[in-house]
Amino acid sequence: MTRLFAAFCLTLLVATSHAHEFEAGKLLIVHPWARATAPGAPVAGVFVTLDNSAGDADRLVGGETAVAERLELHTMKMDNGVMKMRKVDAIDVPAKGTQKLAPGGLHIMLFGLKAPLKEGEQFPVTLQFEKAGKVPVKVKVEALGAAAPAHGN
Ligand SMILES: [Cu+2]
Repeated sequence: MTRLFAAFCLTLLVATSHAHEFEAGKLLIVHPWARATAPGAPVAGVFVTLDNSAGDADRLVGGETAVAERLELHTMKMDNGVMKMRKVDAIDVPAKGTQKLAPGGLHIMLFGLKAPLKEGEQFPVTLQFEKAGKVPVKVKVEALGAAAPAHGN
């Protein structure tokens, strides 16, 4: 009983420390963020953690945003010792599980940026899930890190 209560408190703590999250039924979209982009940069990556407490798996199948012309889902793969990005049709979110989109792995890619992404700003993206449907979120722009790897296309 005590243990259960402790677990509950811990859950609350974790929840409050992640103020930047969005809920769609049993799907939690935690801290969507992007790196700031240099002036004139045509692309940007968006990263997010997808937490699914439902008993059924879901899939991220796409999305759209006013700040770019096109949004694609990407994965990264080693190809002859070179990291390359490749478009995927969907990103699986396992039942009662978590899918993490992070630099160096799965990510959302924006093409045709209409303006540079500036640190500290937020921009709206509508994510499209197979089951949860359309979910509007706000993406936080964080500091410009190391240069993003070149695209393999
Ligand atoms: Cu990419």
